[in-house]
Amino acid sequence: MLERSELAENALAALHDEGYARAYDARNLTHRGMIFTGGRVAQSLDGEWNFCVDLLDTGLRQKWFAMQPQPPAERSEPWDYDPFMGEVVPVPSNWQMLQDKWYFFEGGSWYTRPLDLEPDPDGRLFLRVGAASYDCKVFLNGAYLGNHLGASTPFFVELTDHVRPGRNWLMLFVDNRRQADRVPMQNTDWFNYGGVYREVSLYRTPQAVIRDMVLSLAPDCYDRIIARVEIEGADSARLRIEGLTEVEMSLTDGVGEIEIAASPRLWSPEDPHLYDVTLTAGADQVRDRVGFRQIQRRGTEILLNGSPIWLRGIAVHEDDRDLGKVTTEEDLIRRFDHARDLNCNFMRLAHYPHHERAAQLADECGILIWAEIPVYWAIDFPNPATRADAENQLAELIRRDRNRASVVIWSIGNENADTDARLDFMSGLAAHARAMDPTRLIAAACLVNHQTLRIEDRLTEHLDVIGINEYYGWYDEDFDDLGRIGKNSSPDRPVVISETGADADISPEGPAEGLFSEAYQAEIYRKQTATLAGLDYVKGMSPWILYDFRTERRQGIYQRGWNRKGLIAADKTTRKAAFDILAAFYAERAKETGS
Ligand code: GCB
Repeated sequence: MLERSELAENALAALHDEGYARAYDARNLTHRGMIFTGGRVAQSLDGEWNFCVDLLDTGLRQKWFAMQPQPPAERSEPWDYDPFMGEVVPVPSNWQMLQDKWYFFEGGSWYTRPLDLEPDPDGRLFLRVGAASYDCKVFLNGAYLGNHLGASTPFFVELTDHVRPGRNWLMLFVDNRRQADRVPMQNTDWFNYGGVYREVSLYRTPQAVIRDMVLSLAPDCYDRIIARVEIEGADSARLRIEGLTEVEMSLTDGVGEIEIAASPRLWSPEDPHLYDVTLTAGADQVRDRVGFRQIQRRGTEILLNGSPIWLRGIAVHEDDRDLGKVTTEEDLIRRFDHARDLNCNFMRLAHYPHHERAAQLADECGILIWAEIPVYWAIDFPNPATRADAENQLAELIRRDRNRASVVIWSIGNENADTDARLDFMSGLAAHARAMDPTRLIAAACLVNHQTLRIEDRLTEHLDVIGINEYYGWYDEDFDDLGRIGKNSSPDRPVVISETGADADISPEGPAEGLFSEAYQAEIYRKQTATLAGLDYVKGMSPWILYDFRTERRQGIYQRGWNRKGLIAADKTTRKAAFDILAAFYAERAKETGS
C-alpha cells in the first residue's frame, strides 16, 4: 500500500509522466520460464475475475496494482477503480463478446482475483496463462512480476517467492493495442480480440521440476527413439513408454538425452497410435501421449513414414460467432468432424498458434497439422525487438506442441514481401525452428511474382515446403494465369497451396449470382481443383477456409464485418455448395494418390 506522501507524489506523476509504462515492459516471461505440464494436476483459476477497461492506462499511471482492499466507507481518497469490488467477467473470454460497448475496444484492461494459498515450504508454485492478447503484465500483491508479448502462446510465472499464506491478490493488465513493432503488426484479416481467452491455472511442483520432455524417432530410422529432458535440480530421471521400454536417464547440468533401441508402432492418419509416456524425477512426474512417425521431404515429395503423401487439407481460424477466440472441446470436435466429412487428412491452423487441445485431438483422430506463428503481412523486420518477439512465439509454440505426431509442419509466416530485411528475419526463424526441432518440415505461405507469373520468392530456399496463397478467380481475375504460373514454375521442393477460395454470402442478403454468390464460390472450387490436380509438384492444399470468420476490415454489403470464404457459414452448421465439391475432389485424390 502506498504511504500518504507517496500517494501525493504518485497522483502528480500519474497526470504528467508519459514514461509511466517503461517500468512494466521487462519482456521477461518467455519460453525460458516454461515447465512441462502434461499429466500435472492444475488448480484452475478460471471463473469470475474483477474487470475494468482502461483506455488511458490510468491503472499503470496511478499504480492500481498497489491498492489494498479497503471498505469504501473507510477510504481517505477517491478511487478511480476498485480492483476488489464491482464488475466481473468470466475467464477465459474475449471482452468484445461480453458487452456491445466493448466490441471495438482496443487498449488495456485489468483482471483481478484473490488467491487463497496454504503455505508450502517444500514446494514451488507456477502460474500458467494459456493465452492473453497481446501484452500481459502480471502483478501479485502489488509487485510487478513481468510481462509477456504475443497473443496466442502460453506463459508461466513462478510465484513461489512472492506468495504469502492466506489471501493474495493477482492482477493482470492485458493490452491488445495494435502496434508497429508487434507480431502481427497493425493490419490483419482477422478480428483483434482482446483479453484472457484461454485457461489460467496454478501448478504446484516439488523443488526439482521437469521443465521439458521431448520424444521422437531418431532421424531417418524406425528402430530408435530419442528422448531429451530438462529437469531443474535433478541428476537422473526414469522414462517409461508404456508397452515399449523403461529406461534410467542421467542428466548433466539439468539436461539428459538418450537414444533408445525400440521399434514403435507408427503413427499415421490411418492408425493414429499413441503411447502413454511417464517421466519421473525425484518427487516430480509428468505424462504425455506420444505418437512416433517420420515426416520428410525428398525432391518434390512429402513422405510420411517413407511413403509419399498428398495433403488434403482445409484452413481454419480460431473464431466463434458467440465466443470469439475462446475454444471449446465441442468446437474442436465439430471442426475435426467437418474435416473428416471433407475427406481431409490435413489442416492448417491459421494464422497463429491455436489452443493446444487442437493438436492433441488431431493426434487422436489422425489429422496432419500445419501450425504457424503470426508473422503476417507487414512486420517491422529490421527491428531486433520484433524479431525477439517472433522468435519467442515460435519457441513457445514448438515447446508446447513438439510431442504431437500430428504436427508435421511449422510455418514461419504468411504473405510477406520479399525484402532483404524479411529474408534475414525469416531465414533466421527457419534456422531457429530447425535447431529446436529437426523432426518436422518448415514452411511459409509465400507469394507468386505476378509480373513474371512464376513462383519466385528468395525465402523458398530456406523452406522444406513452399506454401502458396493464390486467389485466381477472386482477387486475381484472370483465372488462366494460374495455369501459366503452373507451367512457368519448376520448384525443386513440394508446393502446398496454403490458400485459395472465394467469398459466398448465403444469408438472405446474399446475391444469387456473380461475386459473393454461392454459385460463384462453387465454380472457383471446381476450376481450382481441376487446375491444381494437374501440377505434379503440388503436394497438397488447404483452401481458405472452413468457417466464415469475423474481421474488422471487411465491411462490404455482403461481408458486414465477416470474411465469407468459409465452406460453412458462421453458424458452423450450414454448408455451402463448394463444401461438397471439395469433398468429392478429395475422395478422388485419396484414390488416385493412395494416401
Ligand atoms: C490471404 C490471407 C488471409 C486472408 C485471405 C482473404 O491471403 O492470408 O489471412 O483472410 O487472404 O480472404 O483475403
